[in-house]
Amino acid sequence: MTVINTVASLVVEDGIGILSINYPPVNALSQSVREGLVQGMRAANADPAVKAVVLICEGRTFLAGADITEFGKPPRAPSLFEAQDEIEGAAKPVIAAIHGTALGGGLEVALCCHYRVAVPSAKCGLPEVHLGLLPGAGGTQRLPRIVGAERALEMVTGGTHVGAAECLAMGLVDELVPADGLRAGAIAFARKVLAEGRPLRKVRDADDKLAAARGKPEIFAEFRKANARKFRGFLAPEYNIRCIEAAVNLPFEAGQREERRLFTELVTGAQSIAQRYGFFAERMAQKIPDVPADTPTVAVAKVGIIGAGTMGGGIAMNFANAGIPVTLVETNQAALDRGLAVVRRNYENSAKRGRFTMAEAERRIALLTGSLDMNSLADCDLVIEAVFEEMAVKKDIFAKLDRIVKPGAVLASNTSALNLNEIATAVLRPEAVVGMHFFSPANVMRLLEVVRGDKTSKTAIATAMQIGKKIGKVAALSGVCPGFIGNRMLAARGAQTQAMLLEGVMPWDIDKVLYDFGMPMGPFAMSDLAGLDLGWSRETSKSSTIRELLCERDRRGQKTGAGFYDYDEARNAKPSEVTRQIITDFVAQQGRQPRAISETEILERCTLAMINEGAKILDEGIAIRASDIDVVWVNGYGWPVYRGGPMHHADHIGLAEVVAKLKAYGPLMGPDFTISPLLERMAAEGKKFTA
Ligand code: 3H9
Repeated sequence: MTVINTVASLVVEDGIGILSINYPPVNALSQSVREGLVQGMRAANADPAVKAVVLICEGRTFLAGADITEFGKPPRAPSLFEAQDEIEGAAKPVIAAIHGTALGGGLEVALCCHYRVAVPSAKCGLPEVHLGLLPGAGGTQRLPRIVGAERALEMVTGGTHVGAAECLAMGLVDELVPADGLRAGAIAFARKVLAEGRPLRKVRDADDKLAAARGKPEIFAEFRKANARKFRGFLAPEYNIRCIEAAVNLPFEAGQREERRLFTELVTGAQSIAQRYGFFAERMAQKIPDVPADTPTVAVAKVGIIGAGTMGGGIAMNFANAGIPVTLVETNQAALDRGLAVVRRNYENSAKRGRFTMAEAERRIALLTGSLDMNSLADCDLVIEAVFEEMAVKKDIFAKLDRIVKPGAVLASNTSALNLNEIATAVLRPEAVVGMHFFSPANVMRLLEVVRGDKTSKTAIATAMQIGKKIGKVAALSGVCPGFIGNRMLAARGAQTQAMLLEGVMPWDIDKVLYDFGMPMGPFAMSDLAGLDLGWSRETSKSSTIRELLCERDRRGQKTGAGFYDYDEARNAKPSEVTRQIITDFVAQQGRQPRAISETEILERCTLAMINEGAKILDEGIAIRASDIDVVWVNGYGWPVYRGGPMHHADHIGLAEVVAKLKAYGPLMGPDFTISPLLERMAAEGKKFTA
């Protein structure tokens, strides 16, 4: 064996050179890996005993992409292009042996190999778009030469990981090898290439797939149109599209120059900086300083959920999707039947849309069992309570669970705002009680707020975090306070939007500003969707708020066809004259003078109030770190990922500027408003929330 450098080695076995990379955890293409590839390929090329080369990785995956931590730093030789040139220009066939994930720069390296083999579990993809980037090492030029422009457009703008079988069908992979035989399979394939005298196939020279798209600009126009909503606000999808257009219309070198130019623009731009920050923020959120990675966890083989409403049903689907059986408990048969029927319909709709087969839908549904008896939860490893937000009801349920569920199980509440410590007083094992706050729709939204009570054990926290990852959620830890991280900041924003209504701004004006900022919908459209009558009753309503006035007129949101907005049959919202009048009258009645408020003021009061509340949350230790707050807002509330999150946004503005503006707006922000001392201190010291 020849040691090439600290991460690469070359072994020659009967004419086949095996160039192996070992750079845990994911074989990212950092300087040492690039160096290993360049030197390893040179050594293999120079060795007459080597007739063909297999490029393989050790550990859990093939090269998973460029080293994201290197972006924004001065480049270190050799470049990825040098490594690619050594491979593509080799005088001997080079075969990529893929397992795990060949992503981004990793797939771009594999695309420079003359052939690719993979194990059935392997996945390939160009996920750069999720980092606000495009594949900058020839990926946008080589991929469409194999899979065609249309499929390439989907892959680069969707950033999806494509399974090996599909890669084989598309020609991205030449052969599948047995799961436990990657190395042997790749060597056998290399021998076949030699024996059959197959050519040194260079993807860059292929043209037939591109020719099919040439002179058809409508392919791109239609793709842009079909995805306009999805891509709204993002730069990277459009830049990726332009690169595929360049691949179709320009010679390879010119296309690659265009790719380089656009990549450079993105990598230095604010959006990609925010999205790369988000990537690491999500992973950082998993790490809890006093709950080390080796903390014992409860193996969750069976889950119980109390409440088969929208929330409970959605939560149950997450577990069934991950193959974990769930028992759903309700108080009466009708509610249980309704809940299970909704879940069934959701699965069937997904199957109809082609997300999985009907058989798969049935397999998932079969993992759900309904019950009217809490005793059926006795052998669950994790029970999640998802009933309505009333402390007495929750405490009663927990007291019962305490008597029923086996020792060692984790008892979770899906409460979105109630005091978890008080819930925990209902049981004799408060250490087992943890918050697992899912977001609606729970089978779709990625965020899981894990709430740590005063007595919650490290095992309960570690279990909640770990199972969260297993069911595909992004988990972030919060301490106990009203609303936890997310809803507490939402309330701070809500105070401003309500205050602005009373200053005479219309709901749709506020919604528009936040929508244009990149939120999926404004707060008033969101209220209409959720229902204005949540927590409202006709008996106690006193016409004392705009919401009460709307509810009293039966304007209770989308479900009644009217709320802040008017809705047509297709639930399209339209600003409402009735609402305008209600607000105008109410403002006059309060003896207030309506005033015109600029879009800048609307945006700043909303976002700065959130930042200020975030700083308080940080100061009180409710959030461990500022980036966790951003993880919550991006994944649970639709804060645009290309703006990083409220705390990242604060750094982007500059904390001194944030404080100055908050002081200027101060008198308008309400009698309860105070500036966070931490925010003021950090601003004075010239600090940032996020590193
Ligand atoms: C690119 O390639 C640009 C090129 O086109 C052009 C260049 C010119 N770099 O996610 P995990 C770390 S852009 C550095 O928990 P999993 C990660 O931070 C790149 N570090 O594991 C974590 O560290 P820690 C295109 C990376 O098994 C640890 O590895 N590629 C990178 O759940 C484990 O990560 C991508 O976008 C990286 N590229 O998932 C792929 N990747 O332990 C990004 C990971 O300290 N990566 N780390 O917290 C992924 O999608 C997932 O990590 C992967 C594994 C699926 C590979």
